[in-house]
Amino acid sequence: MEKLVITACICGAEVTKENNPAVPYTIEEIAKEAKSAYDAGASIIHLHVRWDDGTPTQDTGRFQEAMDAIRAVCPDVIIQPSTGGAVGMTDLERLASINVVPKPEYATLDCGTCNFGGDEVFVNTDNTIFNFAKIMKEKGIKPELEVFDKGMIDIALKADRKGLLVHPLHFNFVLGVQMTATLRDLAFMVDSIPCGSTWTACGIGRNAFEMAAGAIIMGGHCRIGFEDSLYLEKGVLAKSNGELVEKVVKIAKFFGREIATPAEAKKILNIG
Ligand code: KMH
Ligand code: ZN
Repeated sequence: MEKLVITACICGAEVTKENNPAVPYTIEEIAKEAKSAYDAGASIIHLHVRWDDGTPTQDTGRFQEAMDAIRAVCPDVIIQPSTGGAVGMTDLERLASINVVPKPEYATLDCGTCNFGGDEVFVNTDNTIFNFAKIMKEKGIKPELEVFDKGMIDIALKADRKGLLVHPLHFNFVLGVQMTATLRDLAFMVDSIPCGSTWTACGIGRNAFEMAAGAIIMGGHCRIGFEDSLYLEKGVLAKSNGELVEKVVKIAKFFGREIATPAEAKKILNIG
């Protein structure tokens, strides 16, 4: 089987230090968490940034600072800025994360509207999705297609029929938010994407390691980190993103999958 690409979602926009004191806010904390994940085997950093008080922001300058600081400690890591931002941000605000220099090779593209618990709704209309896809294509940024349910795969394929995406497509199945996260769900999602596409899976909360194991066995790739899971196991908070990545690496080794370097990840996922 192909080597395993591990994406570390080190920060997120929703989790806080009250949930886990190791969630990074400052630039120094973000760079430290990125390095811990990279040293443990992550080749991609999925990046959200915060102001020092923990407020999520898509500010270009803050992303620039964070990306420069991450590159200073992990020079070859692939950095994937989020264009999802936090619930309630405008499209213009969300797109500011990709205006950094050099231009990112990779960024997220959320492919539908999603219930985020309580009254929170993460809004992505068709026009938002098509507009983000068009801008990323014009800038030469590979989108990771974030799909929280099967309907979002269908919306991504609508964008593809409009010529807004470049093949091969890469999907990230985010399971356990809007859709449940069972191995049956994962198999259904894998079965629903075009042949030749690549994919990553992540399970939110207690589903994190089951989805990682499923992806490892089924030939996909894994995403893990504080954005998705704060715990190493039931009742045990992870002390760093590196600890979470280490656990995925252990599962991968158990099943005989080697870990991709950033250079290998670029080839496997056709980035750049
Ligand atoms: N924070 C969520 C509202 C992404 O990074 O593209 C959106 C999100 C998806 O995390
Ligand atoms: Zn994210």
